[in-house]
Amino acid sequence: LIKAVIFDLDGVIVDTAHYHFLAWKRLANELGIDLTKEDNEKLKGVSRMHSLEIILGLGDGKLALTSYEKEKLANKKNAWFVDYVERMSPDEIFPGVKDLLHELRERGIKIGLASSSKNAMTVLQLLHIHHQFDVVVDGTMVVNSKPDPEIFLLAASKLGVTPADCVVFEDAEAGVEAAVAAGMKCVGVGSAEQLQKADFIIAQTGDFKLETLAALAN
Ligand code: B16
Ligand code: MG
Repeated sequence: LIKAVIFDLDGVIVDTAHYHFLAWKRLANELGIDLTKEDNEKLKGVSRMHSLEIILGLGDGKLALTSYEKEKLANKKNAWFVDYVERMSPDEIFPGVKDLLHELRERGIKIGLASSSKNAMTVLQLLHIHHQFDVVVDGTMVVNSKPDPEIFLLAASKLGVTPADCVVFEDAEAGVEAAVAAGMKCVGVGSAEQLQKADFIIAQTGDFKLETLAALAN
């Protein structure tokens, strides 16, 4: 029986993934590195420093940066990201998400949020939906980022449920891998081609029908 649903944030609740892309692209271009939408898929769900390493790996390898310089670059990207995000409003929540949260609550299903982002709480507050989650776990609370299962396992333990009774909603390859590694069922939000390891695929979070939860439990 499914007792909890754990949501990713960026790309599942709201399109902050686009703002991450804009900020990373700006930084990459400043470094003389091209960042395509396709490359960007690899950054989804991945921590800030790991994302920077992936971007640097796309360059010609001639940039030899110290960890202090990397830290400064990551901070710069984050300042741009926060700048975009601060202009967001609750109407940017993906269609159908609020209804889905209400329906889950009505059925007595616990609701968690597990985002690799250190800005997750800020984003939830800006969207006025932080109070809809029983538990929020973010990038400040874990050591290993997705695809490591740590974040989902921590969310389940805080929710007081076993991993097998959880369904995760994820839009990132790394996130789907993390959910599967945690022993949870995973609903992939996006394309089946990109999220092959998911148990069920929907194009948008709002497309999810509650009846599917029972099917996922089996
Ligand atoms: P920050 P999610 C992830 O959030 C994003 O998908 C990923 O692109 C980003 O690098 C990561 O958060 C870290 O974010 O720099 O704000 O700490 O998809 O797990 O909600
Ligand atoms: Mg995501």
